[in-house]
Amino acid sequence: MDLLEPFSSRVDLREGLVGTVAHRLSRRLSDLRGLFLDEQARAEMVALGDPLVYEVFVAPAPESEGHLCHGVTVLHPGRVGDEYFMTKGHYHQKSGTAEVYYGLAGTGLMILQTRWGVWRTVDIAPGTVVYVPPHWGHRSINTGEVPLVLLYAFPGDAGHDYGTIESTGFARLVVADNGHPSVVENPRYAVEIPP
Ligand code: S6P
Ligand code: ZN
Repeated sequence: MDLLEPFSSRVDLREGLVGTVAHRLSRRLSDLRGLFLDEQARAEMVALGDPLVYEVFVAPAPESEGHLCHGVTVLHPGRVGDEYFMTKGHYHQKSGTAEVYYGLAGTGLMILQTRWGVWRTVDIAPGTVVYVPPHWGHRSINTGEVPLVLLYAFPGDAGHDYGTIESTGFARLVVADNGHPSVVENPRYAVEIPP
């Protein structure tokens, strides 16, 4: 039996996760080609300075069965055209695995979607716990003016499927309408055909 030493990390609302952190993943707008509806606006923003959209601070829990991967996502405020900054979004590779998010700072939405086009949105703010049940793809969206900081935890053997969302998108986009978030149809959404 492999006995892992207990460890702890500390959440810092500016710095993300500090202390025991395995790695830090940064996504700039140049890493998010094709994600936003207004590709021209995205390309212009990349040319004008390529803003940091989000960072993920990962605690050193093994990515294997029995463990709980966890960490902190810091999603910065901003928009590409009318569309708020958001994460790429994914399904778990092992589809029957869930995830829990806990809102630490900022305000936003999570959009969740099944492979056959059922979608839901859930508001997230400090103190909100979001349960992402098995089989739901998920994406976080910052609709506020400050970083949206989220703690997450999911089974170590879940893995990530980014390809499905890259090809289908989510059924809905979250855009600013007179300064307020509005959930609108995604004209590029392509529903998967059930097997
Ligand atoms: C992993 C978990 C989060 C996301 C992070 C960035 O299962 O859902 O750590 O990785 O919020 O989102 P994405 O879609 O780029 O991985
Ligand atoms: Zn996930």
